[in-house]
Amino acid sequence: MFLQGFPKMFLQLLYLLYIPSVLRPASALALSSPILATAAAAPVNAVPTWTELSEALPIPSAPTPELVLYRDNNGWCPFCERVWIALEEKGIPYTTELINLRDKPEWYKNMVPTTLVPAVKFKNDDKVVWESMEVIKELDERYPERKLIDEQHESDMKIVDNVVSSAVKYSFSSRNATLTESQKQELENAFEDSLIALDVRLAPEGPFFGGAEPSAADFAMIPMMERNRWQLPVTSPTFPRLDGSEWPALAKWFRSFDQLDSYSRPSGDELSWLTVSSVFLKMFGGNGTSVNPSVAAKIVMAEKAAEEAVEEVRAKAAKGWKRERIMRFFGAKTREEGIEAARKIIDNHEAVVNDACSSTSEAKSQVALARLSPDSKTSVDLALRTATARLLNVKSDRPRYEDKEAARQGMEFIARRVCAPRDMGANAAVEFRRCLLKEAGEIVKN
Ligand SMILES: N[C@@H](CCC(=O)N[C@@H](CS)C(=O)NCC(=O)O)C(=O)O
Repeated sequence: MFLQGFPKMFLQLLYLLYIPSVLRPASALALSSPILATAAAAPVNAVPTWTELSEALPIPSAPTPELVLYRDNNGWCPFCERVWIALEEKGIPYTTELINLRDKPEWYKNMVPTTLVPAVKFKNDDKVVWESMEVIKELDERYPERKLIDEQHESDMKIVDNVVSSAVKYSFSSRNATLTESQKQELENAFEDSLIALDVRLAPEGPFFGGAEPSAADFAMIPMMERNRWQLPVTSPTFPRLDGSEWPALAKWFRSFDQLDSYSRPSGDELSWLTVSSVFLKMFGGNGTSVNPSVAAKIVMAEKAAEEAVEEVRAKAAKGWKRERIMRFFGAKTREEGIEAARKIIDNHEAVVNDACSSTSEAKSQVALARLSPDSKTSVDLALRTATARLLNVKSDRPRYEDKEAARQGMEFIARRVCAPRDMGANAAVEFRRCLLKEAGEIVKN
């Protein structure tokens, strides 16, 4: 008997070690036990309502904001991302105001002389600071407990500026029809040289410029490198991957950022940057009415790569049942990324469903994605609640759909629409897509 029981206990212990969040205190989520979760959030034979899902969310801590961060509404600005990560790293409470760069409000243009984002405004003295690195400097002066600018900052920034500027020149060269092949090769060599110098600098201390903890130089470089990490394989497919074996210290740097709490919300993920890549190529890759043929080929590649990324998530979703069951078995706390995604969807569910079911109005972006008819709203809403319950580890019955195919298509559509960091952080977006595609798969099976 004992011998039979022992391997199971051993496996349970292994699972515990495998899921670090199990070991964290479960207090953040009221519905931490599976029994409670079933009783409080999901009436028998029902999918939780939005109100019930919202009650399953932990109450967010709301410290008094000390400044306002002004950043672009699309989440595309790399300079904004620098400041955003710095604020998260220093743990400074802030609110965000989004600025539409295509139609900047007059008050913003009057407040910031350059009219560029990012900028911050401190609440205690109304001081406004702009220019990303100036903002980080000011943050260090006002909040010196976790300094981001260290003694090596100046020399590290030379390496960063070199990498960032040669990356920009190289990635633009692939769609600049006026450059000769040898000019393009020179730009490629310059970028490669900058990466070699970077790898040498990161290797001895690492994983960051700042050693074990990231510094301002790391935050200055990650936004551009994050975009290049996901977009270069499509726009310059022959170039070695930035997170691959060619630059081992850089690969480790990326992996360390992937684990960094302060980076979780401001970062974008592979699928989002691939989608943005084709949007950008369409916007800037031609004369306004048509794109040139080499750019058109890259758009096809970006879209194909994005679909491949969707399929990867689908494969993970198919396997994900194990972890969910194990988490429920142990009454484990819902992971942070699930909570982040669920909070966003619960707050915006109507807009998300309306966007998916908007075939009767003209699409403003991602026009190639087919929208459903407004008649499908009930089914899409039900599927979205089911996916959100899964995000929160709240038990739900199998839904009874009016229109199964509409529900499935709705989940597929939303998985392609969610964009990090515009809507949520990279980890949250990955987890949200996994739950959406999981539900799409369940609809086909049941
Ligand atoms: N050197 C500035 C650059 C900021 C910048 O170029 N921001 C862009 C967005 S990525 C912007 O505000 N563009 C609006 C415009 O050009 O009007 C910094 O580091 O903050």
